[in-house]
Amino acid sequence: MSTIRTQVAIVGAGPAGLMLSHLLHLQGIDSIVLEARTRKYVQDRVRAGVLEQGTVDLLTATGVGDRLKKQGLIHQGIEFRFNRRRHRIPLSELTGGRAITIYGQNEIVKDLTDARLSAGGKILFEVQEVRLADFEGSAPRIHFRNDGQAAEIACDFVAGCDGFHGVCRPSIPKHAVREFERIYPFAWLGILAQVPPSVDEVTYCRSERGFALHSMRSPELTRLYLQCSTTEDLKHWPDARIWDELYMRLATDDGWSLKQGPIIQKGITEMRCYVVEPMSCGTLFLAGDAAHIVPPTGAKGLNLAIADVMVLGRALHEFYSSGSRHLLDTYSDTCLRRVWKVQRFSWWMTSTLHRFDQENAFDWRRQLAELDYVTSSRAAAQSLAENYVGLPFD
Ligand code: RFL
Ligand code: PHB
Repeated sequence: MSTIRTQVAIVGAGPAGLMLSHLLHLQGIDSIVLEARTRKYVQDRVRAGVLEQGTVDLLTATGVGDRLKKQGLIHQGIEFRFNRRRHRIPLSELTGGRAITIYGQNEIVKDLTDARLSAGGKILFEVQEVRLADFEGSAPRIHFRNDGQAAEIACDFVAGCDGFHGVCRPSIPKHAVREFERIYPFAWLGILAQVPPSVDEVTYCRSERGFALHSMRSPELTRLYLQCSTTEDLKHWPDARIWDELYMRLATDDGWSLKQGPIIQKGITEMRCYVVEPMSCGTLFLAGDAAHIVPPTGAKGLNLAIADVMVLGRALHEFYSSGSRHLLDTYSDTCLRRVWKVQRFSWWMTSTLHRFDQENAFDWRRQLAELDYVTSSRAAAQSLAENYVGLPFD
């Protein structure tokens, strides 16, 4: 069996794992990334699309922002629709010039993978049977299979960046962590369509038929979502039914129309909130979806993952440059302060915009009052805008 030695072993080549490896490389710290899937699978996975200002600034400052700068769509506002009317939230005006950028998560994954590989970074794709050992002590190991052969990594630290269904979090003994969870009684049906967007800015819509979201990826590609049931079967959603339903939910009284085009991808996303505390155990540090999940309504998952690894990268740099463990010891607390504020915001967006089966007429009116307030009070809109463009990175 071959043993590879590195300083930081990173499990998962999603945005969290790749960005951490990139940040460590810039600080002269060696890492190896282990990924269960193929490079193509990871790069083609359609997911997040809204980047906070802090995420854009970090990608740019660390030299992986060239394509983002050329292809990213900067948006200075978002739209809320309810009662068949449109309301704009002028994000930049309310936040001293901050904005969001539309750029697919898969493009970030491509940019980071290219940056790591061209700098000689090691990413092992399609590894199997990843198993963590001895991470409660100071000499952790990772056992895995690569090309069918048993292999082992000996390292100083393990970064668990392997998403919600990965192996790192479940490796921590149950008694060492506390879990917090809420699963919503609905899901999202998401599509990617080859048609120019029918809106200028990301549009969130509450309607009597349920929530709908109109987003985009480029001037030619539209991303749309519909609230649906958790047991939905895509077989029952032919393209025509999806377009009809989207139109009925998004329709306004001012003659707005929805452009239709070929649907090139369809998927169902569950709506879950989850946090594990603490986000570390011994020499294992969890980051991104491995440690927390937010429902996509606030567009925060990817941004939280990037915020975590920025904190972890800084802590590891402090350790290797001075021997101090202070920032490693406070890693979990530092991240959790942001995580819980983002959970709060995502919960607010989700509970204000969706239709709940058991809701009564009171809840329905209260939701409308929330939306009326946030689109008519500058103070309320400013609070929403501050959270949407992203709280400052610590
Ligand atoms: P990822 O991206 O899931 O990456 C984890 C990686 O680990 C690999 N892996 C393993 N590797 C080795 N061994 C194992 N045993 C492994 N088990 C798993 C996986 O193959 C994978 O490559 O987690 P990461 O890096 O923490 O990134 C998190 C983000 O992907 C996620 O939070 C966002 O996509 C959430 N999200 C959104 N976030 C935003 O900030 N803005 C958005 O607009 C937004 N929209 C969304 C979203 C997520 C969505 N879905 C499908 C869940 C829209 C949707 C529809
Ligand atoms: C997306 O463009 O995929 C998107 C936009 C806003 C969200 C979630 C997803 O809240």
